Amino acid sequence: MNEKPSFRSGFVAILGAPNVGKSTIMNHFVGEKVSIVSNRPQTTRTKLLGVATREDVQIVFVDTPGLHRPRTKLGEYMMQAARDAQEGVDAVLFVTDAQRVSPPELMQEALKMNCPRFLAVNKTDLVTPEALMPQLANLSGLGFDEIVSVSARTGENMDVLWRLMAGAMPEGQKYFPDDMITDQPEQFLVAEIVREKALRSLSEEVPHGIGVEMLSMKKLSENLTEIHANVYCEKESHKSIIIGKHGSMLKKIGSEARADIERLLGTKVMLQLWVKVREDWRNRSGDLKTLGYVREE
Ligand SMILES: Nc1nc2c(ncn2[C@@H]2O[C@H](COP(=O)(O)OP(=O)(O)OP(=O)(O)O)[C@@H](O)[C@H]2O)c(=O)[nH]1
Ligand SMILES: [Mg+2]
Repeated sequence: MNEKPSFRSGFVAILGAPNVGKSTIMNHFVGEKVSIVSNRPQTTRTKLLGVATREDVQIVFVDTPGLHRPRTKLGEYMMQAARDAQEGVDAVLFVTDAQRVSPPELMQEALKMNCPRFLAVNKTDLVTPEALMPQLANLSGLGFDEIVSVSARTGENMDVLWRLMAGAMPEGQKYFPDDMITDQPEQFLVAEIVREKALRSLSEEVPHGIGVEMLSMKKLSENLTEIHANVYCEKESHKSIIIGKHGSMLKKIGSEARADIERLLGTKVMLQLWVKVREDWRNRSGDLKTLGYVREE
């Protein structure tokens, strides 16, 4: 009698400081960009799922906002999202940056969890092995079940990390069908793409105050989608920066976003962006709700 090979499935929460590469790691495993990535801290603002399905295992990653001390209502929402993500998962992956390892206190966020606990020391492409070795030795006594040094950028050792996590998943059925890679609706992904392009193009203090509100998304024909969205910022001076000289910055953000959205939707896209000043929106419950930063019950 042939036994059917067992299938494993489970949830893995990804936790860590801002900007360490949590979303990049999740996207690598999912094989698509489901979570936006930028070199600005606090890029991810909500908890979101990325589903990676292989022949013998399905891992559902829960990407989270970077752990930080909140200074706005949005920040409080973000930290709540990171806490909510810890509920009911089968394993936790704490991510740290090989160039600047997080303090042990922050790692407690993962170590206190009652499940297999993995530590990924990411961005090894930016450090020498000589610098990495002593770091790894220091981390070995902290209580993680496995420590893996990886580079989400080059892919180095990512297969090792995958195998360790896959082995820790319980036997079970798929939670999601093979072609489903995230729990987020298209509208959210589109808004996030616009925000990503804005984060990547803008410097200084502007990015933190960016929010994108989808106004409408209409399929005009089989091959054309029309999208209208508001880009929020917190000051008139920020608005001028976002629009740029003769509208050049907004045009750049719009055309970069359009290219990605066209790939996502598989149609041509007409993208209209309006820049709106909403003073202190990150502390206003109404604005947070409009932008989707509300806790699901
Ligand atoms: N060189 C290098 N850069 C990386 C690597 N992984 C991620 N990055 C870069 O690090 C920056 C932050 O990556 P994210 O994935 O947005 O980091 P995050 O931890 O999700 O950040 P938050 O959402 O802000 O908490 C981006 O510019 C990435 O391209 C890596 O392995 N090597
Ligand atoms: Mg992120």
